[in-house]
Amino acid sequence: MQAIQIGVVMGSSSDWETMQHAVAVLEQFGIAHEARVVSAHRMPDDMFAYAEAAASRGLKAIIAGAGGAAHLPGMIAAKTVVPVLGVPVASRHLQGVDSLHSIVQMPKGVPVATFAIGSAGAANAALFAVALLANEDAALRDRLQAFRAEQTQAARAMTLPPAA
Ligand code: RP5
Repeated sequence: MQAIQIGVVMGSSSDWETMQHAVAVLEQFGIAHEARVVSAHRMPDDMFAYAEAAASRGLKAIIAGAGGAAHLPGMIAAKTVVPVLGVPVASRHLQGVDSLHSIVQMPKGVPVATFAIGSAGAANAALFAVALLANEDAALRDRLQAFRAEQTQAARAMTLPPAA
């Protein structure tokens, strides 16, 4: 079995609706991954243990999604030098602007690469992780190029309805 390369963590099972879009991309590209709930405020010891073990387990990046006061990506980044890709999950009351600000506004010194709010951000975080892995994997780079070419073809084939 291939060693896990990308970890996908989220603050709650309620984040899965968003974060499943990251996992779908990793599966599409055949990347060995894991997905689990690691809540920053409800499981802080587990969060630290996960982050502390990430490098020795061989993880190449961690995709971390959370909503509201979204501490998870930043706190994981504080405990590992494995790159952390943060996904702001849309929150009930502030539609994810709180999540975005919590994740993107990391003070200098401990970066979290921050993506768009919601499913597009989750998918793009995974595509970014694929791009990182593709630096060392020519076959994966070819698959990423093919994916982009398919998108180009689909956009070129788009037609518009007649004006009303
Ligand atoms: C955060 O609180 C999670 O990341 C989630 O987005 C939000 C709400 O969690 P639940 O109350 O749905 O478990 O920790």
